[in-house]
Amino acid sequence: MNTRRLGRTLTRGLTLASWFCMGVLVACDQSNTGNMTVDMTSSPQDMTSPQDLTSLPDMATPNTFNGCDTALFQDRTAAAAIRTVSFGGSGFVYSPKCILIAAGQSVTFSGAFASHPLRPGVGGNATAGSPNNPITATSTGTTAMFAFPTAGTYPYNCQLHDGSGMNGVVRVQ
Ligand SMILES: [Cu+2]
Repeated sequence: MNTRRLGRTLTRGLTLASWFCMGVLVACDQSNTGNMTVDMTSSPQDMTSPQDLTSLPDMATPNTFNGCDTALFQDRTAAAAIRTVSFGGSGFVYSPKCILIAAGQSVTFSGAFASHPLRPGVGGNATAGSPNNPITATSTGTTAMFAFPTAGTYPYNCQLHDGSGMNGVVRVQ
């Protein structure tokens, strides 16, 4: 009697325990999966958003206009360097497209402005980049020289072929 009772109690206990364990397993799995998913998405987001925040000043220091990434700039800051941007040869390109100069230096654009009207900024936004872009719209003649007294990033583009990538930046340090 006592043994049967004990056995029944044990059986009931084991059954309850197994149900409980299954419940715990499912609950654990679900909560793990849930936690994993939340952690995976939230922590990379947390990681990327501070990175985005730190890269924002770089974006605000506009050095990526017209495809001119920092690495693309040709350093023409040396006193003896040639600071001429040529265009109208073969292809819709300025050469060099991205030029780095020092404050106080000048850049000469050389080519047929009637065929490639020069304008400041990026396509559709003449004031993009640093304020007071010294490059002024030019649609006649074959040379135009602009002095850059202030450090900044000054984009420019061809009014007719900007869509073909005929654009660039004068960066002044
Ligand atoms: Cu052009």
